[in-house]
Amino acid sequence: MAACNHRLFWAGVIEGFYGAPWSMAERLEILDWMKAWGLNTYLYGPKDDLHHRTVWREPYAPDDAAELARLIAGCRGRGIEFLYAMGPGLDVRYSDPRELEALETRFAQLAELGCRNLCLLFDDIPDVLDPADLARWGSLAAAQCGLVNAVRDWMETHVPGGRLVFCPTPYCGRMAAAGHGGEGYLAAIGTGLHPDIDVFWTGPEIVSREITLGHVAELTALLRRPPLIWDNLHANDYDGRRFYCGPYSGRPPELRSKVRGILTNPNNEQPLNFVALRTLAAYVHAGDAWEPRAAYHAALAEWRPRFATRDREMDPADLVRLLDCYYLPHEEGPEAERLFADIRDLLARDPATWGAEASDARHRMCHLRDLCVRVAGIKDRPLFHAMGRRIWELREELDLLDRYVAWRQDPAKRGEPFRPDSHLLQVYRGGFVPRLQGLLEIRGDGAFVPAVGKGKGPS
Ligand code: GDL
Repeated sequence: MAACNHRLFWAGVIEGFYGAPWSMAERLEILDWMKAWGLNTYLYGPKDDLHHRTVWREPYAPDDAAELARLIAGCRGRGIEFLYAMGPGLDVRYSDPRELEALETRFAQLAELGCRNLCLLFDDIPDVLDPADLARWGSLAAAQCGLVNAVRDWMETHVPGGRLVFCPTPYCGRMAAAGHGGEGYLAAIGTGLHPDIDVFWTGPEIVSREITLGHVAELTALLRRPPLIWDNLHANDYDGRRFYCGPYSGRPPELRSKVRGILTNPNNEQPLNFVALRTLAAYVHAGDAWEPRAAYHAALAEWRPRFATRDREMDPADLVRLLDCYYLPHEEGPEAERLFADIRDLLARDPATWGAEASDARHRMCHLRDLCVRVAGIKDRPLFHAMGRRIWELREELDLLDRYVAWRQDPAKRGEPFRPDSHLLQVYRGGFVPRLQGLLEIRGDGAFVPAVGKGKGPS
């Protein structure tokens, strides 16, 4: 495993998304995968565990504490480092000494359960200080450094050897450039935070397509330490219609020696994280060359048995066809991209000019649609349930497009409006959120413009 210094290179998983936390059985399966593939770190920090953020001052009740102890022991038994994250930033009073005591009480309970490493996260919070805090500390960065350094001092006597990680309020390049956290925030963290404390960073964006060496070098100078990457490449909590089964990519292999570690915060749906974690592990252990597409194919070959139905195995090419539709945030897989381009080009042309390519597109759409139907029969029910609704949606759209092309292929129907019985106004693509989404259009350059008034807006 690549190492950037004497410390362990942290490579692994963050349970750090918004939404229902994983079940204990799901976590243990993730730990099994991690052990088998050589990932060494598990960070517990689901945003919607109330004790993580909302009631961060309250220790766990005995039953919940016992569950957490099981998870910590599960990590220890597999040689995986366990980190617990607390996010006090929504309402912490940095100038009130009782807040430090509350953090210590929380960590004391966690330490009793076997936890030795703590993360203090200040992501996704308002960057305005309470007047008393401002008077005491002068800036958000100074206030956070004061609190986090104090926790570190406490750890030195109570959990010697334990590691502490900090997540800044601006945790990506875009936020820092926008001045989030106040002027000079990151530089102040760099000088004010004890050098032992690691700092999370998600790259140039919250969900970064690429993390380059140049970007990390700049940040390292500012923070006076290499960052620990919190990677949201496969996170899907921000869009319930998508999930990501594409390979770990957009990070050069040289990055491994320039950062403290790489932890990925993946899909909410635990069963959908096989490729995300398998390819991250492959990346961490790869030599100097990294081929994401090859790693994807290798991961799918291992995952494929899980897609068997009662009477047949999943064909390898079919699995690629299907999962290319759920690839990465910034790109579909090449198979999906090709199909999309072919359908788009076909629809842009006069149906009178269509030839064999229209039938070919229909054939491929129907094949993919049938594949979606077949996935409903896979034996691994949790896997199907995790993707079922999104696959159903894909099936629906392919069905509609196929019917449309068939209608237009029929000379007798030419010129007649296409109104299928299966996709009815308001029921299909209906609902308040889609209507709201229709009000603002996003242009190719990323700017939003009103859709209403251009004759396109929804009623
Ligand atoms: C975030 C949140 C994370 C969330 C992710 C994707 C960080 C540090 N925090 O901003 O909890 O899952 O985006 O939506 O990334």
